[in-house]
Amino acid sequence: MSAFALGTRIDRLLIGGFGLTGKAVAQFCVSHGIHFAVSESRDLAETDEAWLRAHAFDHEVGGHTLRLLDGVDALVASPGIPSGAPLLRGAAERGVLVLSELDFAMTAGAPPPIVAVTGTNGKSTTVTLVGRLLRRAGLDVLVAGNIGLPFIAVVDSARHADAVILEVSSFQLEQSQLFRPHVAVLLNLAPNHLERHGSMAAYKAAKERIFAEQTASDVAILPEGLASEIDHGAARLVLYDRPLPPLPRGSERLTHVNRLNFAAAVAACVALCPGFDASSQRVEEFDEALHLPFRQQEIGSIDGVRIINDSKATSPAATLAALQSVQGPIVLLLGGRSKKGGYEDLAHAVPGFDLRAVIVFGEARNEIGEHLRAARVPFQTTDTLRAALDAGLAVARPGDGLLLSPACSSFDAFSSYEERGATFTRLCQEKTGFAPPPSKNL
Ligand code: UMA
Repeated sequence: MSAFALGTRIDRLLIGGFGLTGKAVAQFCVSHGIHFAVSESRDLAETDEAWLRAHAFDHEVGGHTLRLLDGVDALVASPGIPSGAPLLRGAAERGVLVLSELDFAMTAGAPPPIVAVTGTNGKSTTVTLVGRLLRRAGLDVLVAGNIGLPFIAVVDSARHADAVILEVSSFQLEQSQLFRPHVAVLLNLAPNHLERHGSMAAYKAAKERIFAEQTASDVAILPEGLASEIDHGAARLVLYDRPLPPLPRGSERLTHVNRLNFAAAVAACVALCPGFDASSQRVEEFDEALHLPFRQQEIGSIDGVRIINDSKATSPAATLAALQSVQGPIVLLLGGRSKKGGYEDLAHAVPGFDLRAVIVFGEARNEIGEHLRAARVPFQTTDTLRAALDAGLAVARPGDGLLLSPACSSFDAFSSYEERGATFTRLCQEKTGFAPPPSKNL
């Protein structure tokens, strides 16, 4: 089979990067019979190599050459590949169409209405709120995107949903040419990812791409302060903060930031479903969405070491996502009950991050330790979560992030990731030198 994008028939595709996005694109190609090759800058685990040998018509690892661009119709670039990268420039020079994963997902056939949310802060909270608000209104919606689940991974199942709610990042938008959400939200804009985009202007331009393909039948949602600054294209403009839409009961207890996230979420729901009314709901029902507990949650500091509780990361992929978003140096606590897969990948990915130390604990400590040893990653082994915390604090320095992102289920010692997360928070709070975060996250 083939896909079509911008008048190009895609029979042979090159996938740049083989992380969450690249793997989901490859899986999509397998299910849709599209021939693909993969170019990946790092070495891959043998399981990934074996999978690629079985499914891809070619692949290269350990660096990108331009060889695989010969004879392909398009390149789908993972968001982590910057636009100036030689692979992307090489593609453009050869007339190979460069697509983002969002674009490629758009070629998969008419999706349901898309609500896309971008911004510097609050994206995950807002998409989670939109998903919850719409589900409570009886709609069947999927939440995906930068929050950790590539759009392409859900695009087939999304076809039967009422709407798909996507968190989209500047990295994903930078390459996008086709992505057209029916409702696009830009929450806010502050300097971020400038090492990638080069300038605030380029970062802003990437964010503006969320509106670029919208038409007059679509809706662009912005805060008043950005309305004159942002090019929101042809879409109908809605300001989410002036006036605030009717919010659920109890919203006066929300922090300012959460009130804005809620306002943006409600405005998005109204744009999607005219007549939508959140005012009969109660704000407590959204507590989890507002605080996203145990999910890269900065719970405070101990003697200047930032403590991040990511107990919800029960898979190596989730841990990788946390490593990508937490500022280093990082002391990483890994362990629990094995998920029986993915640790080899994780161990090989770990040296790519600014890590002070890795501490393994729990039932899976030896299994994970073996993979770390094979990848030549130094680590310490401990027994329990409590011992891992102590070992981590012993090596952490002020300014470091101590990250519990276990890559394992909690069931060796706890009934749930929530119980593990709550225990971790309590253990930290009991330490002398513990201080709560300066301002409550979100
Ligand atoms: N790679 C290359 N060449 C490069 C760069 C990377 O081959 O030049 C390879 C890496 O070696 C790795 C793979 O590409 O094997 C990783 O791809 P990626 O960095 O694009 O990351 P994915 O695993 O595909 O995850 C991406 C998002 N990551 C980034 O944008 C960096 C995830 O957001 C997102 O959840 C996922 O797609 C699903 O949509 C993470 C993130 O940190 C959480 N996002 C940033 C943020 O939120 O600030 C933008």
